[in-house]
Amino acid sequence: MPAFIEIVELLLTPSLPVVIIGLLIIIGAPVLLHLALSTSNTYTTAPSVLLLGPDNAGKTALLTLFERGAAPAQTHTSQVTHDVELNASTDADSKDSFRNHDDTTGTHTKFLLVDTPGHGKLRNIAMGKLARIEKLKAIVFVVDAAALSEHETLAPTASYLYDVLLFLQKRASDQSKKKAPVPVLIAANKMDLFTALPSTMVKSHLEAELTRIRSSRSKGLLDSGVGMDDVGSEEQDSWLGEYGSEKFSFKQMQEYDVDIDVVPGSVTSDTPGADKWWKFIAQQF
Ligand SMILES: Nc1nc2c(ncn2[C@@H]2O[C@H](COP(=O)(O)OP(=O)(O)OP(=O)(O)O)[C@@H](O)[C@H]2O)c(=O)[nH]1
Ligand SMILES: [Mg+2]
Repeated sequence: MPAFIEIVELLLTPSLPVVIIGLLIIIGAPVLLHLALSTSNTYTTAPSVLLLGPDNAGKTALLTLFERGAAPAQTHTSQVTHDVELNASTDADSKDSFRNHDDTTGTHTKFLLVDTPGHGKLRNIAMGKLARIEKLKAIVFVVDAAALSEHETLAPTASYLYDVLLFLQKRASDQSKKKAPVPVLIAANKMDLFTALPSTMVKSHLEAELTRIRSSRSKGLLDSGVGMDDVGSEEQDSWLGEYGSEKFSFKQMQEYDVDIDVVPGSVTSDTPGADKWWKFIAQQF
């Protein structure tokens, strides 16, 4: 008991060491807490597949289909990212369907499927996620093939895709951080609707619009009054694909180790279904 009283007395007597220790705890604790939280939250270290694409394309519907085996009756516009853990089978025979992912016999690899908001005003959330995932295995860029013939859908879809591909191009050019190449699957969704474009047209529409965006962005730079000497390198930096080429094509991205495939499918109907997309994802593991 006297020892206890002595300690309390010591703590209550103003003295330099006690004040210093007190200050260290008061200042240090929040800093340590912040470090602990920020390192665990902002960096996703599990192997991940990222769902990107404009709003209303069907990303959340697709995530729910892969998670539960059935498409949701209703979805809402996403405002935050959302991860689910799934199993990719690495056995050749059960690779074909996402409906087998609960079956944990055989060899499986756990991975995260990450849904992102597609709305233009929330684009920074998705792009931030893209930059922060450590083990990014693949990107599934979902587009609404049934609305892509309308310019109001094609223009924002292509402009988003431009930013994503440019990010991957810059990442490949950055010698300091050697990263594994990330393949891109363009999931041409809603093929069940009669207005849906066939996947060859989805591809050609997107390539044409990306070409248009590329030339208008480089013109903008020339008009912006940057010194003539700087234009060369800056223009090259934001130019997607083969520099100076007349037309952009997805093939040009192979130069940067980015493989792009356009694959048709549908979340809400079984024909053509989403099996081909699942197969693409499973092949990454
Ligand atoms: N006909 C048809 N409708 C679909 C298909 N896939 C998704 N939808 C519908 O499209 C709408 C939008 O789907 P979401 O999954 O919410 O779209 P999202 O890409 O998550 O959109 P944001 O969260 O706003 O970025 C929903 O009403 C879905 O039911 C499909 O294959 N066919
Ligand atoms: Mg969504």
